[in-house]
Amino acid sequence: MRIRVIGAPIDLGADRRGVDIGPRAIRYAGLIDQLQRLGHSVNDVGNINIPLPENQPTGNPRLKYLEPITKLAEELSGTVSDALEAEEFPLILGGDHSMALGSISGVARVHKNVGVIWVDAHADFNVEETTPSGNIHGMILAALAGLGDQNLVNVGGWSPKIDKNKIVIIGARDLDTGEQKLLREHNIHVFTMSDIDRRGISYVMQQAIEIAGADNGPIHLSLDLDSLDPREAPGVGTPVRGGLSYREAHFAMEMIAECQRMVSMDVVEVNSILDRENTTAQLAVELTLSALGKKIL
Ligand code: 5AB
Ligand code: MN
Ligand code: MN
Ligand code: MN
Repeated sequence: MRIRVIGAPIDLGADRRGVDIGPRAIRYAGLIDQLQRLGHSVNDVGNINIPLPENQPTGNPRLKYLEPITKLAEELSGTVSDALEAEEFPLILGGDHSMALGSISGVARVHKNVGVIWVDAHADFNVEETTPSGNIHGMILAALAGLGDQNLVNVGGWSPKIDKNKIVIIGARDLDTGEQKLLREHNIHVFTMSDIDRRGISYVMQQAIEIAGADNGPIHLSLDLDSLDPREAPGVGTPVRGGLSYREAHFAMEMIAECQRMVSMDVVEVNSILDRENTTAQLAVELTLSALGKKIL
């Protein structure tokens, strides 16, 4: 496969600095080389330009950095559509999860019926009224589903980007009260950690692939590294105990590869300042390789 690697070192959507080093840390951990060894051809186009938060007005405290985030999403969305039109698989490296507003908008412009598998400790389904932090990385999936602030919702000039029935969240274990209500109201498919305990990751992933990829449709995978247990992935901004094990995460990625329906992927929230010896970035590389076809035998 031809893969276009796009760095999106955005940290305007989160509270803690350091996630802007993510794309570099993931490259240092050997991403490009290992993808090539797997037999892919890789076109690394570098990083998109991100303004420093220090030079940006925070704006509305319930929608912090709304303006630059929206602007960057427009830009990244174009970069991602271009990759797909050139028949390259977009692999987008974050940055905080607000970058997925751009990446998924770009995918949805080309693949109108794309479904999303969102692997995350969080649901990122807040809106201005429910957010406890004002951090936009916690609102992106809702915005893609057409909910929340109109500037976020209308990136690219249309909405919703994703059919609510084709959204699947996996690994959730830390949801805000208003967010829970919204998820229920809109019947979003959420597989919590308890569901994974009960049914196993294999069953959950099989369901997820069926739901997000209904009618043999394309799937975008958005992998937030905080979905893993913090023992495996210490370098994330919002760690939550009780996450996916190393093997569960790998097996989930292997199932994605096996289904052959993934058209694009985000790898987000690697925070190098909070990491230990680049462990989390290395894990991000390993999981990406599994998702892109690396097998044990
Ligand atoms: B992440 C929280 N729900 O909205 C909020 O890391 C955390 O991209 C959001 O999943 C975490 O601020 C966003 C408390
Ligand atoms: Mn997230
Ligand atoms: Mn998260
Ligand atoms: Mn986070």
